[in-house]
Amino acid sequence: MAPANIESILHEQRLFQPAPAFAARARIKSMRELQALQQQAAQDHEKFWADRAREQISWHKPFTKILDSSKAPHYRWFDDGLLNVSYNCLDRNLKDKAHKTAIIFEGEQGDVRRVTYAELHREVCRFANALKANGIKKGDRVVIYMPMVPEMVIAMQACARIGAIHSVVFGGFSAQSLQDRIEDAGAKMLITADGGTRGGKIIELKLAADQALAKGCSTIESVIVLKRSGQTIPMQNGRDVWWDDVVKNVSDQCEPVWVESEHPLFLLYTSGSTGKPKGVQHSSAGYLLGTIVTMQWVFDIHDDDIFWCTADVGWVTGHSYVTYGPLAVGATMVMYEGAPTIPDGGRFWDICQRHKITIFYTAPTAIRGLMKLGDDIPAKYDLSKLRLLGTVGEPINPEAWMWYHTHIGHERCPITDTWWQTETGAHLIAPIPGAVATKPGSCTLPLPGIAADVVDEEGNSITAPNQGGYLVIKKPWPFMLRTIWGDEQRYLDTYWKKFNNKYYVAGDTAHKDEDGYFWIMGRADDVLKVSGHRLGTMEIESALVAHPRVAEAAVVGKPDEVKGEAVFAYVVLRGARPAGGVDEALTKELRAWVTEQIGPIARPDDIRYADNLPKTRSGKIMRRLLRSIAAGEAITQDTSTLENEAILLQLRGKA
Ligand code: 7RM
Repeated sequence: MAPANIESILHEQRLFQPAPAFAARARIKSMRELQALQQQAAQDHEKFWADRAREQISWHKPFTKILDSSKAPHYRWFDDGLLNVSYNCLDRNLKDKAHKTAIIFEGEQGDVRRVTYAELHREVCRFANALKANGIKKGDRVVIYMPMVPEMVIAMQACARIGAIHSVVFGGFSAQSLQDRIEDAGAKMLITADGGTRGGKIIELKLAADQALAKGCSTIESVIVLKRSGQTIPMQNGRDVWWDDVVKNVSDQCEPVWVESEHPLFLLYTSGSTGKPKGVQHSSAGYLLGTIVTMQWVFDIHDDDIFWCTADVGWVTGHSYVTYGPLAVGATMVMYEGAPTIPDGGRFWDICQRHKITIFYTAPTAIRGLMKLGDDIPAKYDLSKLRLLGTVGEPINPEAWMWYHTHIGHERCPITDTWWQTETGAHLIAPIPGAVATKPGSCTLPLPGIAADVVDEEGNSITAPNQGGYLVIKKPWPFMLRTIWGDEQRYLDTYWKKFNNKYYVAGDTAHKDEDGYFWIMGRADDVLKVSGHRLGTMEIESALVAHPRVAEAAVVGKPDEVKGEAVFAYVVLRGARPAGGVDEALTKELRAWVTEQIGPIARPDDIRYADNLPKTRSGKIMRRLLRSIAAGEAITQDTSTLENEAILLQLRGKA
């Protein structure tokens, strides 16, 4: 699909200036202050980032080299420095903040636990010693498959402490997905739990882990199991050990392992346009720096803030704004285990009230879902401590933005709409709340030191306002991904090839308006955002085709009021198409099958059976046509190249 030069349709006129009261105590207080930073970065991009790295990171050995572009687009930042990320998140806070609360944890059942920096430091050291005792060394991969509890953060920080590379797999992914990721990463250890709770249901983590390990995962030597749900689960002798047992008689001191700036901190698997998820590899120093500067610039973090990012740690948002960013700046954060609707749709606002949240960061899908439940629900809660709101994951529609602004922010809180990706490590385009006026639906302006632009098919900057094109980043930045684990070629092909290795290609289409504000229009590739979760259409198609009765499948996104996009699948069966295109038992089976192969988030909402898929004469599936049909739109595409026009009726569910 060529998105370039699409006339954009959205024309949002409303402009919200930063409130003077907010700006007065903000870290960046005005457009003038922001422009000064932008200018520094424009004058000397490398020096700008080197200055930030020197001022924000506690180095064991300072770096002397800033950026090595000799193997571009493999960039190296702060190459000869030595540091430890866990030291930067914990030890350096012990002097002034040992007794400050680092984590306020709330379980879905209402259990609350507070962990201070001193306690967190001890727990991380203990667990790091346990990892070492179980044979984990610098560079080993450790897969973490856990519920949203403080131990998830402890496990990640402990890996960072000894230079082990963690790879968190979202607890909602299936045994099959877990197995694929463990095998791709070549992980030596798995850390999991008996079970988690979400939406009142137990998530069978250990059961899924056992299934994954029974089928493959030959590199796994040991499994550490946290007790959380308390249910009885089988433990395999010689392989499985309880968390409580491994931390029992170990020291609560653990010298950090000093690693090079470029040492991989973690892998995080994310969906792309091919069937197989890719292991996005992040660095230690550059990534850490990204989480710190964005906590300061975008979240305007102050010492007395109570910060809550609702994302699961299984996604990048949870990595950067639960596990690393808030701790690296010594903040107090809330971590909530469960669903937003337990016991009712007021849970988020209840948490904001009880824990006196000042900065609240969530996804448009959650806002839309809670908005649907009515204005009277948030009205019951005291939200007066809130001072800043954020969103992430997909474009926020102006209606949801206005509801958030009115009913949650009480027209007092700025909203920061943060555009970024698993690959970018931290926010790249977002309003700095004390300086930048916002427009509902726009992520506004790139952060200082981020050379974002919109370009046409030839890579030329699009200067005319409101003309769509490819979103690119024209200069390397410290918190960019380093490669795709084990697949250099895919790194080059996915992010760099399109414009001859010159620009990072985000895979999104966007346009800039008259004021230079960025508006994200959607993906240029076959990636869906279902409730803010990133899924590849090919990934779901491969899962469907793996079913013995399925010959061919095409998956597209269907616009959904709450989820943003819903999964819509077109299926060609081996053998005859069901009469009238209806076979409820099979549909149920295929939905369960996809759940088993990938996870419940990938389960198709709709499945339609056809004798054939619409293809051009050159054999390409006409995805745009399928998207129009899924959306229930009139077909405007040229269908004259279709091999068999009659199947259009089947695809539309009319035959
Ligand atoms: C953080 C995250 C990345 C994709 C990205 C976009 C979409 C994310 C916004 C957004 C419009 C936003 N990582 N996206 N944030 N679109 N406005 N503020 O979501 O790797 O899972 O997804 O998400 O399409 O490319 S991700």
